Amino acid sequence: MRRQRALYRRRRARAGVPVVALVGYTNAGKSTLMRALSGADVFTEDKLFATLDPLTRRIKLTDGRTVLLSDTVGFIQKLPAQLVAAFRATLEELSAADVLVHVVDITHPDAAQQAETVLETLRDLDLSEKPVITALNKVDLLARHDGDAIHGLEELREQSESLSRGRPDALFISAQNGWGLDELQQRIAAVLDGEIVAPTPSRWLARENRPGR
Ligand SMILES: Nc1nc2c(ncn2[C@@H]2O[C@H](COP(=O)(O)OP(=O)(O)O)[C@@H](O)[C@H]2O)c(=O)[nH]1
Ligand SMILES: [Mg+2]
Repeated sequence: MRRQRALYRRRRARAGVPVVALVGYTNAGKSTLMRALSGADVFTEDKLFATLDPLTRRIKLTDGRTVLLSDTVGFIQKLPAQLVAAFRATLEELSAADVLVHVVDITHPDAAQQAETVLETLRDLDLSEKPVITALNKVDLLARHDGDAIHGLEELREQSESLSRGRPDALFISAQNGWGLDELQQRIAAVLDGEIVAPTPSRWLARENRPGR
């Protein structure tokens, strides 16, 4: 698997297509986001990558540019030894990425700790200087103070500014409902173009007011 993926990476490098990789704790919603961003026609339209590497899809961002989007295995605390070899293929994929999208399940009681685990794992893998865009996912599940469901992203922004405290760069999304995905794609494009400098894991981890603190 490592050999194969190294081959795909070389091909892609030759094609000059930027690589965006999804990272996050297991169950954060990476694969759902992957499906939401890649659309239903991907399998037929993109047979080459779909067949050769099932974890990578070629997608078009809202501005029309093509990028490669890679799904990865979920990060968990204390990775079982048997999984380390398989995990390494994923990690090598990450080292080839131009930008990482860190998907966080903001509704999980341990969301902050999970986010920190992911950042620490990235650091331990020598990926401390990769630009990271944080996407706080599943906001459709958040409830208002009165217990009613949130009706859309605007309302959420007003209701829960505290959620983004310590994560000023984070975006709210619902991979399932498609909320915030245009903004996410614009952010990816801006980071790829160098218009925005996204924080790196080393910067996240150095922050005093970082997730979970
Ligand atoms: N309510 C809600 N559920 C979501 C959302 N995104 C993912 N899920 C659910 O969360 C679970 C894990 O999603 P998955 O994409 O497999 O997570 P992964 O392990 O990070 O790839 C699945 O049951 C998804 O349906 C979302 O935006 N809202
Ligand atoms: Mg998945």
